[in-house]
Amino acid sequence: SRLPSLLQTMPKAELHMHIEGSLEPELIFALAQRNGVQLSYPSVEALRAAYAFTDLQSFLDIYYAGASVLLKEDDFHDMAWAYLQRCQAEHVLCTEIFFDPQTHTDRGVPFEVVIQGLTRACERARTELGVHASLIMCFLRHLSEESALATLEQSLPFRHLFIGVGLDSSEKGHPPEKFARVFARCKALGLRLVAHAGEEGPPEYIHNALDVLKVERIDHGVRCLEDPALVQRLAAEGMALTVCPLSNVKLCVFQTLAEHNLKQLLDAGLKVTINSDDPAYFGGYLNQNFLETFEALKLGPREAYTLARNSFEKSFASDDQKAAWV
Ligand code: ES4
Ligand code: ZN
Repeated sequence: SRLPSLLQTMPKAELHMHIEGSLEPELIFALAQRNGVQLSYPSVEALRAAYAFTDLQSFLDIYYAGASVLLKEDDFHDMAWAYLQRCQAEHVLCTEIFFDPQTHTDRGVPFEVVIQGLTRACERARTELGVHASLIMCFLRHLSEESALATLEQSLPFRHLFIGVGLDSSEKGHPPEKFARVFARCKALGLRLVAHAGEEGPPEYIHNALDVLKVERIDHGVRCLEDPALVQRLAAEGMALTVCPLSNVKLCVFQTLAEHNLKQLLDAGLKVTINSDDPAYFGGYLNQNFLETFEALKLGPREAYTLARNSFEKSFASDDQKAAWV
């Protein structure tokens, strides 16, 4: 069949990936060595064997431990550069990359080190790879509003280096409303707004991400199908859902890929995109997500075209830039 090669070679955009989730075990060990950081796993194999998650929190515990090897500007550059080379190989022309400054500043790594290292990789990607990469700063929702506001304050000297803000980490018990004032300030600063909602949390969190935070895309959003009025609303507004199929299976949101609701979301007229979320932890980069999802859900070229077109349409790139892609 020609479908796998269509999926691999078609131009596409990635709108939902966490750069710290692209750290492969081999790179974690190499950076630990380089920085003299002691890991609590004896080998690459032992670390990889720990990637058996039962829910979002069991993943986040390991994900934050892995990020502890990132100390210097070059570490952030090298991590992002490895991912961006992968984008070029997979025909990902545009990627809007999440980063979690609080994961690093809370360990004493200066904000500037994080953003300068990532920015250097993004600039190289544009010139050397032809990949258009932008940064979206995420607030960790398990931390306080005060911590998010302090992070926003720290980011202001670098405002020109990121296009928007997001909200990630432990969803349940940390509803969007907790960050209403933070997002209002970000909107006033002209930042683009997204938030994780309806991954593990209820449909109400999706409603409130829209009504209270005023987000322009919902990250995940798969639980919207529990609320028909919400589905109606998302369809009417042309709201993007950045869905991450392999992530959802690894974190037990769906038991198997065949049970994933991506086809129902598409059939409901929603602007769905496929994304890798944390590719080093969830079993593959963007094309692996396309290949496995299309196989499990019996999707075809029509859906491939729709998903790729949605990814460019819902990116935050300029209309001129989009015109060059679609
Ligand atoms: C994440 Cl899958 C997921 N959900 C929420 N926050 C995250 N941070 C990194 N991956
Ligand atoms: Zn995510």
